[in-house]
Amino acid sequence: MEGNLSPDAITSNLETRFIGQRVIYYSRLTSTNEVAKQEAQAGAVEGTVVIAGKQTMGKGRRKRVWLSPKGNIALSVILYPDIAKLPSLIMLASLAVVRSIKAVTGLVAQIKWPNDVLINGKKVCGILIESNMLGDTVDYAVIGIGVNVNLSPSDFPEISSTATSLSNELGGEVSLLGLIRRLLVEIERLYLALLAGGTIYEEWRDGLVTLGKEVRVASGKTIYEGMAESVARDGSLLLRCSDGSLSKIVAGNVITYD
Ligand code: BT5
Repeated sequence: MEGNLSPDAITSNLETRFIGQRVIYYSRLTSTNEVAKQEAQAGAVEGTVVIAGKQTMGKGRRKRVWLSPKGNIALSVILYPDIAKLPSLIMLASLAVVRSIKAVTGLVAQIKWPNDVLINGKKVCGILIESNMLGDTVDYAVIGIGVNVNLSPSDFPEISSTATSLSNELGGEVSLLGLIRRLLVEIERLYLALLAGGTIYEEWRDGLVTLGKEVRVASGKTIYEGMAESVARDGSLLLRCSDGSLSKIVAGNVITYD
């Protein structure tokens, strides 16, 4: 299946204007985000995509490891948005993943605040957005997306109880190429909607599995506990604590109780 993963196969008749019109493919790479950042610094055209057949040093948030063996999607998209659009990129990425999983496999995925996509409560995708600022302007943003496509979670004890893959859910292999191409189309649709002043906040909020649940959130060194009441338009989680106060949490890890 990986034999089909050439830049030409990905870009051929791809129905996008700029996302994925330039693809840089490596069969093996440390991290697509790292290479995408270098490409962006060197002035890569907007929409350039870096894809790896497998990553040897895939990154999660806060230096966590992202397992990225062959058969998975590991890609990074280079964008040059204005600063007001930055908080929406996490919404854009997770919605694009949910939409493309649905379109290609029929599976219904949900979003766990802030950056996980789950199927049946298990993580099928992780998203890492990195950006560089020059004063008040965005120098570049890189959206890194890792999807477990044809992975057998039981082969990876570190994640076997918390992760799933599309093949695991479907009981059969899924076309990597088909999913990548659809993902690029969905990313562009959502990005164009954002550029046109549209909002993708409502669709993202409505897809969140976290809301309405009692949660424990680790954010930096602080632990918050309470009811995940809502999310703000900038993507922050609004948590109703037991004393009635409302905490606005910009980034964190959620543990759900129910
Ligand atoms: C993430 O971090 O979920 C962001 C992952 C982003 C990966 C993409 S792949 C393309 C691009 N290039 C990169 O180098 N990175 C991006 P976080 O929320 O910190 O979650 C990390 C945690 O997820 C780990 O500590 C594990 O517990 C778990 N994990 C690791 N690999 C996994 C996998 N393949 N499937 C499910 N869970 C995994």
